[in-house]
Amino acid sequence: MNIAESLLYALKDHGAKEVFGIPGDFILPFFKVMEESEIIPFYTLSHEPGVGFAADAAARENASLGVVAVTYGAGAFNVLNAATGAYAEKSPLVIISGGPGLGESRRGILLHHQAKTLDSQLKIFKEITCDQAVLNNPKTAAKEIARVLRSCKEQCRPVYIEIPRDLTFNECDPVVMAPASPINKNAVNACADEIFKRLETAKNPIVMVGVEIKRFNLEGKLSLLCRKLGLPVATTFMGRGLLVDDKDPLIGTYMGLAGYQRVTKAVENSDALLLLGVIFSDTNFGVSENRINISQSIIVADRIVRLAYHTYSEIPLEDVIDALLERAKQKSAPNIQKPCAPKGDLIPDDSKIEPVDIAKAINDLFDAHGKMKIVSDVGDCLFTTLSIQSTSLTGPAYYAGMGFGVPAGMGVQATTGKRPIILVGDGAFQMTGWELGNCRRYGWDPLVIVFNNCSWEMLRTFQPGTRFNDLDDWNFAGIAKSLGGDGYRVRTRKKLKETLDIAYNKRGKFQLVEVMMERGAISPTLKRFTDAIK
Ligand code: TPW
Ligand code: MG
Repeated sequence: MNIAESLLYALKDHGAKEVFGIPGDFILPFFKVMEESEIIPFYTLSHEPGVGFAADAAARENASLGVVAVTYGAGAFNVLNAATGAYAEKSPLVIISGGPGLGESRRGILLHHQAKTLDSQLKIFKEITCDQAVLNNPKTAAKEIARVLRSCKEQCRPVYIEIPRDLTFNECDPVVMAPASPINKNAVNACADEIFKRLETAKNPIVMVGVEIKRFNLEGKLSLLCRKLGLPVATTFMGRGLLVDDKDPLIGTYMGLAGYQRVTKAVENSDALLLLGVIFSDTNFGVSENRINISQSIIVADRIVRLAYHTYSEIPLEDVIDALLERAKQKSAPNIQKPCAPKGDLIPDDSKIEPVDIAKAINDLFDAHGKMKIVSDVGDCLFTTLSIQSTSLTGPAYYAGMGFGVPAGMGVQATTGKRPIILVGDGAFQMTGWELGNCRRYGWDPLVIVFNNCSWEMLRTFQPGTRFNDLDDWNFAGIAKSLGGDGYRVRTRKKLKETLDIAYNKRGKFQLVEVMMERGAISPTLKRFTDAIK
């Protein structure tokens, strides 16, 4: 088998379901192998940020590898921002780039797409990936691939693989999966004993869960653990969508001053806060930075456990949960108040629409037909998800890269076969909304809701009295048809409800519901968030 085939089989064996990519001459040989071998399906979109976001979302959705394949230079640099978001938010994205052939690297003249030196690209990607390989030796390529893919899975961060284009068809061994990195069992046990004791002796212990629980597919074990320990659970903003089953002792999503008081109090008053797989970021914690008692918290993330003033390293999250499960005795369920999102209460009248009405309309839709996956962009649409019933949610709540929503939603449908709801602001839609034109080729039919306030409204709330945040009215609904979908523009609650029902029932084409809102009409959560940071 050749290098490309060896890599494709390895990706599949490591859990990748598909590749998203855009070709260019340096990666053409790899695309040819993808097409002819049919080892793994692949999808092309229009712009590299789009394939980067789609692959990132597929990784998040499957708790497994997402793969993007691009050409050297112009292609790879275009995917850099999506890769950085994946790094920041711990998504196992494999970036495959074609590279200069060994023959042409030696010629000493500049090569098209070259930045500064031929390895500038590798150096740049080193900063935002956890492992890298340039497959310039067919004899060692299989081992390099195995190491890099293991790093990707274990660390849940992007990795970079470059294939010199003239080596793509060279003979190469099949990839044998690398064994897991060794773990010190004694250290895990000592650590679990310590955590367990802290929880047992605390007055009001509570668990807060974040993104690593999703990434490492630990939701089932976590649910069991919380029920066995009788502990209430909150999620961070990034962890929203976890533990939504009725049996889970979920109290809601913590967002400090921007969130629900009840949850904020429970978390901030805890004398033993167990943080599992949480990103310690301003969006998760910033609005209440000094309200959480870090010295009384137990922090498990990035294979490190921090307790009071000491740390244990090389302790995977799953091993901690397993060890705690062994120690836990069945306790009675905690006495908690479940989160309450507004339900079935949109008044379908002629009032103007506000963001919370969209949340209510979606809650109505869920009540009538069951929950759907939600993929959100940055902007008030993301804050609005706090008013929607907890469901599977994918959104860049920490890195906050705009343009994620539409291509990520397409990635979710590609990899799960399930139709998502995509929430996106007009500003973000201007960036990547165009990618919807690729839905028809693949039969994807996401339900897209554009929050159109003709504004970069979130920025306006941070910096009021500005004109540079005004955007024009592009009439996105009008563009939908020529992109292969259906578009609807709505201005009243009544029309919103009717239109969502129509769009929900129409399958086979993407449905774009453009919700026209006044500038200044913002969600309750964004309002609390801005009030809190002021
Ligand atoms: C790639 C900075 C954060 S929020 C925002 C900007 C420009 C405005 C979003 O406008 P939109 O939503 O989509 O209409 P809304 O609800 O606020 O009206 N460039 C990138 N990412 C970010 N986060 C920014 C700029 C930003
Ligand atoms: Mg807007």
